[in-house]
Amino acid sequence: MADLKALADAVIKGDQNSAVEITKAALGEGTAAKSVLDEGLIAGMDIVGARFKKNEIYIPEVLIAARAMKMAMEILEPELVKAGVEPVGRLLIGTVQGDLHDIGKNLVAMMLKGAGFDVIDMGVDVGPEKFVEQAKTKGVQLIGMSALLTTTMPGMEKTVKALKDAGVSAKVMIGGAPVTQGYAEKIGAHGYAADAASAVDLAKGLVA
Ligand code: B1M
Repeated sequence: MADLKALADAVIKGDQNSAVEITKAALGEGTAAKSVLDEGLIAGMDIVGARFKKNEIYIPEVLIAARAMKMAMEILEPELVKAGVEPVGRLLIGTVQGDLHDIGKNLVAMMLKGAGFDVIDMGVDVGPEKFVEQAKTKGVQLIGMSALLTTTMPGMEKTVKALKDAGVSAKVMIGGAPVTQGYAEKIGAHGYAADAASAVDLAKGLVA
């Protein structure tokens, strides 16, 4: 039986090789990709976040843990996608200007792919002009923005305004640890999701 606690520990220690090996072994044994994600990778990263907050570990350790998680997610992604259904919509996603956090955004992108969305991932540090340009050229129905810093959240408001000014009709959904439903309403976004699973439900609702 796959040891998902050992996978969480590998993420916490930033042990890339073990994270990848345990992920492969768990999938090989038939463990559901969603369990590997929730009980292994996310469980480990949650502990990293808590320790970082208490100053028990510092940025280099967090970065190493994030790399281990990313490497394991590369193995997991095709399996999450495989569990998906027919394409249900086309979505552009990115982390807003000035913000380099991408683990949550990647998870959301992955889950949306798994739910059958055609996802165009613009990466991190994406400014309003870039969102507008890509939305116009790619003809998307949905635009997803992620922010992990209170200082970069205003980039969401600027982007919503820029999209409106440019006449882009795609709906906008936002998320990230400091973001709230109230903030989404305040800036005129069409929806907010607290986690990757809710983001899938929200996206499906917005394209329905
Ligand atoms: Co940063 N960091 N970080 N960091 N970092 C936080 C966010 C912080 C809360 C840590 C803390 O102080 N406790 C704090 C922000 C404080 C604030 O503004 N409120 C912080 C800080 C301060 C910083 C720096 C400024 C530190 C410094 O340099 N002094 C710096 C900023 C760099 C920058 O962006 N310009 C920085 C740097 C980094 C690293 C590079 C070291 C690394 C990022 C690596 C990477 O992403 N490639 C990092 C990390 C890893 C974290 C923590 C520990 C973990 C974030 C994470 O990946 N969580 C984080 C502390 C924490 O959150 N506990 C912290 C796991 C991830 C699965 O969750 O991203 O919330 P999350 O995504 C969730 C939901 O939010 C939601 O679904 C996801 C999955 O369930 N969601 C969406 C996210 N996007 C969505 C979009 C949607 C819908 C839902 O629709 C489109």
